[in-house]
Amino acid sequence: MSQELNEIFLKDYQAPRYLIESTDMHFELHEQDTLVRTRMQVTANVDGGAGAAFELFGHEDVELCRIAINDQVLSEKDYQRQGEKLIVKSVPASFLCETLTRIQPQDNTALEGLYKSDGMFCTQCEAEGFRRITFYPDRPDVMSVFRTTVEADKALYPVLLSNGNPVEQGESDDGRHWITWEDPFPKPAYLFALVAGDLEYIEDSYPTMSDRDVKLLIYGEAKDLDKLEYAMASLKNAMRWDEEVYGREYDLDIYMIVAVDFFNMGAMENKGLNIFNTSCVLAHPKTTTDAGFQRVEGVVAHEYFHNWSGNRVTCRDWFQLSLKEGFTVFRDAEFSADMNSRTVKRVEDVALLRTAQFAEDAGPMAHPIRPASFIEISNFYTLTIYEKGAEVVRMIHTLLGEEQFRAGSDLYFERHDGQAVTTDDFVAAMEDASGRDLSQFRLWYSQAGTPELKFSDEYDPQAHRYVLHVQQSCPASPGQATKEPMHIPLAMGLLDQQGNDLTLVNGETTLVLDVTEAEQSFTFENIQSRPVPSLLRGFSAPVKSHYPYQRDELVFLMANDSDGFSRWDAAQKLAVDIMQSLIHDHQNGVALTLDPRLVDAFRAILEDSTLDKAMVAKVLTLPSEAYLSELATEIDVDAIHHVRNFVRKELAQGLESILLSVYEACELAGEYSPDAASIARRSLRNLCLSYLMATEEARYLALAEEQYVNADNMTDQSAALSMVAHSRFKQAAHKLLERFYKQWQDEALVVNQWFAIQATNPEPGTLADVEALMQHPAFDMKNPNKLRALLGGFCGQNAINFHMADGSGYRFLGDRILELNKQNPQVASRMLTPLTRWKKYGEARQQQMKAQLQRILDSDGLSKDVYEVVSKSLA
Ligand code: B3K
Ligand code: ZN
Repeated sequence: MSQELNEIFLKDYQAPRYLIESTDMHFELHEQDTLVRTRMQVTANVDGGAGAAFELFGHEDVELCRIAINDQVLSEKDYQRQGEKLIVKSVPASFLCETLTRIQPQDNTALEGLYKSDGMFCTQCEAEGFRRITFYPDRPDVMSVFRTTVEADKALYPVLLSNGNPVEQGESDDGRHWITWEDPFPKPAYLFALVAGDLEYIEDSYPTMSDRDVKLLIYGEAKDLDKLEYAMASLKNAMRWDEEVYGREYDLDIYMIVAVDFFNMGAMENKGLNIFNTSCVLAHPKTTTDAGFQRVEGVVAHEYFHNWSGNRVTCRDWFQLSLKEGFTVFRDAEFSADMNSRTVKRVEDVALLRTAQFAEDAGPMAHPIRPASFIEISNFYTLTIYEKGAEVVRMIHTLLGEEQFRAGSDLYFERHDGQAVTTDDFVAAMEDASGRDLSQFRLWYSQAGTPELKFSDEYDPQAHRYVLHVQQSCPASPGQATKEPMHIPLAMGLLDQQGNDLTLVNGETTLVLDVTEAEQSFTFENIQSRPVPSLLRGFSAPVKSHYPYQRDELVFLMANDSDGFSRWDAAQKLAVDIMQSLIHDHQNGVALTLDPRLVDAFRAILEDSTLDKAMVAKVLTLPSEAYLSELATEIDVDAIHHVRNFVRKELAQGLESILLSVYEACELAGEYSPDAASIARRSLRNLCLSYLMATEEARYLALAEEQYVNADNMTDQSAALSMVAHSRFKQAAHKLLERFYKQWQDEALVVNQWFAIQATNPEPGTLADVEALMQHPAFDMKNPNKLRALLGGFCGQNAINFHMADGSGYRFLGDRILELNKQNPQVASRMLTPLTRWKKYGEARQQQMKAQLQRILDSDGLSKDVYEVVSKSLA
């Protein structure tokens, strides 16, 4: 395959030869052919641009009708086409380049560039979608001011939006109208946006720290107008938070968000005109779960924060993606922690990281947070770039402390405002502001794989001395056989026998140790008796840590650790240890018995009414099948599923009465509110109900049905539905699913939940259900949200069914990928993930998974996206 030749390397980076001072665009939107006129004022870059060829990028689907330099129309001999590149060989040092292109947005199913979502025009340009609109030096280090005129039929598209401020408008006799927008801030093409449609909006305003009034507008379809308020409130909270915590103020006079149904990702931070997947902006108690509300709050904030970390200071090239994404995820996580419960947010983020990012880091697509090469950049919007990237920024925060970190971010924003920079520039600003040497720390940017810390310790009762030994290592990853020791901030404390924190240094009970060598020892004097160490408090580094804890010590930490995150972590470790031995027993035909310490520890947590209910729910949630799979050397799908169900049932039977009383005690009166305390009660209540359902007793089916009927909010309604739908009470499941669909058939996002609940049913026969649902009138193969709900749910979150021994789950996914490959390469490649992990399964499954990958690789017309993932998975 010649596609291999298309690999792009960071080491080959060259500064742009030409810069674009201004870009003036005119869009003539039509139902068939859309015409785009682009006028670029171009000048040679100081570093030797003059005399060099002028390079633009355009996708093969874009028809180039005309290209002119300083009013001279070029003929085909004046330029060269090489793949997506268009090279004009000879240009003056400063010139006007004009192009006219013709595109068909209505046929664009890749949802990149300009496309139609439910009848409205919208764009998605990051990373390289702009080249599906016009020919342009589409690279993030080419920044230009944009002036954009959008012209369309007035009746069909009354609302016409682009980046910046509206400056002119008009209409013509033929029913068409136009608006011109001007964005004064230079930006790369990936931040360009356009929307045209029949949209309604809600409006508000925000007074900034320097007392400028910013107009806030959130647009959606008329039917969704009642679901926009929460996003608006979240936006204002985010604007205030960024002023207070980072001193960052919004810069334009207007901030717009548009909700669209067809969207490949969650949302996009286009300058002044964010475009959002409806799933990340619409929220209403009746149709949105608590998790949905929190997602809206987090994503609205994330995109807003990009205005500084991403837009004002952007990436030099796409290898630097984590510069904006890691930093912005860190910022939005801290925002959510401040708005809600800090510990709960941390637990959720760490659970995701340890389950999915660690798996990615151990798989064939493993890459450093600053990759050294890629074939298709869309494949690198990963958990590694985002979540591990955020952990790396968090570690800098831990090493520098709040004040110096803020000094570092101030310096970064001041120094690089208006520039396209690298992760090195970010680290350098942190170093310069703090005086701290982060040279070894930089390895986090270039080394892939999850480091492991192995601890041992010794206590000398005579000398009252405690020594903690730590060894660090990092497994090989593609292209990196050996790794250097990293700089790992290790937050830790020591507990005495009574469970109190020991004071370690300067009155501190938590220390951050600098683990920098392959083997290192830390000595603690004046320790009166053997302590129990609490390691990696707050998950101070994205690593795996191994300390030979006894189960009793984990129970002790669960009850006593002063760090809330570590209490949860101790519970996870205890449950993992118990489940791993049970898996072993199950594989060896030994009858299963549950260690009573787990039941007792869980009872103690349930009985303690002083604890935060959300944390109780987290502590009592068993490690997921996905996490147990990540931890396993070889994944035994059936044993993991069987054992987890066994433990759930045992716990439910052992704790039945207290589960029931906590369930009852957590009932909420009054109107729904998505505040942290109410969310906590609902999460604990639903957790209790799910345990009770695990007893398989009919009286709890009745209780779940009662909850379903009485629920005044989607959290309680969908939780009850999913418990019933995933139970062995087939008739009840069927009835409730029908009832739910009838009630919500007009709410696309709720119907997606309905698809997802069915796709994740662990009961046998789900594949046939999923195949039938693909024919359901509400399903649409072109809509990524529906694909994620049904295919993503089945292949990614239903291991016991996806990995059926006959390989039917794999064949099903292979078929779908081949269908999706042309239609929407980004989504196709993302859906492939479960197949890429074949090395972790037993021989029979390995063969079947590989056969599907091979079948995909052998097929014609593979997109770069799918090709890269499949070829690297088989390498
Ligand atoms: N920056 C966008 C990601 C767009 C990815 C397109 N393939 C969303 C975000 O991280 O905010
Ligand atoms: Zn982002």
